Amino acid sequence: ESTRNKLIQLLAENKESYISGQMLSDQLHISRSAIWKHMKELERDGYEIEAKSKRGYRIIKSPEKITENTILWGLKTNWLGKKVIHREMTSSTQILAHQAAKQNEGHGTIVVADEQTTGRGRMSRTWHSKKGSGMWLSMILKPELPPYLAPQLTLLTAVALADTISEISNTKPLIKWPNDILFSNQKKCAGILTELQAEQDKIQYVVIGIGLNVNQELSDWPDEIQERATSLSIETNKQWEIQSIMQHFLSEFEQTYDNYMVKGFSEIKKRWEAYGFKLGELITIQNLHETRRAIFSGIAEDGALLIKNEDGSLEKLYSGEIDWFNKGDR
Ligand code: BTX
Repeated sequence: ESTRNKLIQLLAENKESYISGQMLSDQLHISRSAIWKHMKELERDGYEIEAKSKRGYRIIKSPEKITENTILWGLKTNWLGKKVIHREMTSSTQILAHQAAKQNEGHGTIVVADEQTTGRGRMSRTWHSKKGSGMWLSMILKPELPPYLAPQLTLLTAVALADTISEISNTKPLIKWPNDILFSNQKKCAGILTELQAEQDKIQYVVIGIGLNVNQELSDWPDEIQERATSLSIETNKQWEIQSIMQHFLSEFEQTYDNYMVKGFSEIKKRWEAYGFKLGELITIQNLHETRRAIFSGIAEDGALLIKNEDGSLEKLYSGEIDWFNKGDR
């Protein structure tokens, strides 16, 4: 397997030119006939490979179908996604990722599925994950952070995802605190689910799940979801290649994460606030006893939502008692 991965990487780095059988054989420490056998297998996986005598090999086309190899091919990260667990169908990539992490799968391993039968959101809600229509991805991370800082990872992920969406599709995504990406039409195109395994003062691992709607049409969802959901395809009127979006996201996430580990949260906070849905506006806060309005004025160092009350006092909110769409007014 790992020879295959290295081979694909060598070919990917040399996309524009040929790489000789001798060179591959030297780098991978296998015979030239073994190289040839690997090439035949890649072709069975859907790669188109050109072999020219005296010049060598070159990948012309990668398969459209997602496989562990096609994700690795062209991936420009240093540590994230270097190990890929891919399934055509699974219950939830979160469940698989937790199992893998418990079996000691390392920092940076990712789990990807074409289809999830019981994709999950927060508080055991359902995440619709139709086959081949979106990026259903879970990342195993082992950050050296105290558990109370884990919410920052959700905000960091949202920033990397919003950057990815705006860079590739030229749209203007917004982040709805704490974990959704939507557009100005208030329709949701992505959700993030951070699940933590921790001891008192130490994170053992986190699994960050990302569901990004890519190529769905509205009719792919049940009625109640249609009112609230959208996909990149619906927003831009074109089909998108899920693999390349994933590769872009993984690079963006890795850079953002590495930078955060060195420099801390303040840069993330700035980037987040540039995307913040309803930032600076009045929002409605509900709890058991009352409904009131306050200005959403930013996010705090610990990932909490900062509001400014009518009397000018600042307050932190931690959970979802916010009525973002002012349903109470309608
Ligand atoms: P959430 O709890 O904030 O959002 C879930 C809610 O969003 C649902 O109750 C439903 O109303 C709505 N919804 C369900 N499916 C979709 C969809 N495809 N598009 C838009 N809205 C929808 C958000 O949770 C976190 C979701 C994480 C999903 C990823 S996918 C990879 C990984 N594996 C897994 O099982 N979950 C994560």
